[in-house]
Amino acid sequence: GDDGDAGVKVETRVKTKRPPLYKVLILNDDYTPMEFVVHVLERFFGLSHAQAFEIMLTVHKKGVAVVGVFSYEIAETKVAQVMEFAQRHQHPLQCTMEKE
Ligand code: NFA
Repeated sequence: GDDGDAGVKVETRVKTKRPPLYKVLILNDDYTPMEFVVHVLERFFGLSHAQAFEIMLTVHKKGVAVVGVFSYEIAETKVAQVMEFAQRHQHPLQCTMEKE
């Protein structure tokens, strides 16, 4: 165009694309004991007892809460760990992930 560059490419924007992040969610159910959920949040998400209790109550009251945001691989690992631990203790607790 008539911009004095004589057709030479002046700028090349090199995009640094950050990897997508994934929210890990815990879902409410009627059977998993509250203390078990608190334990899971402490054990697998490094939350303090107070933080874990607060998030557990949010899930209990609202049906779902985000417990952390991670790279795909870390999120996937957290979900697998929680699901296996819940199954092993015969609780129906559900943990899932979704792209932020
Ligand atoms: N709703 C469960 C109960 O009343 C507790 C719970 C909280 C389960 C958060 C799953 C997630 N025992």
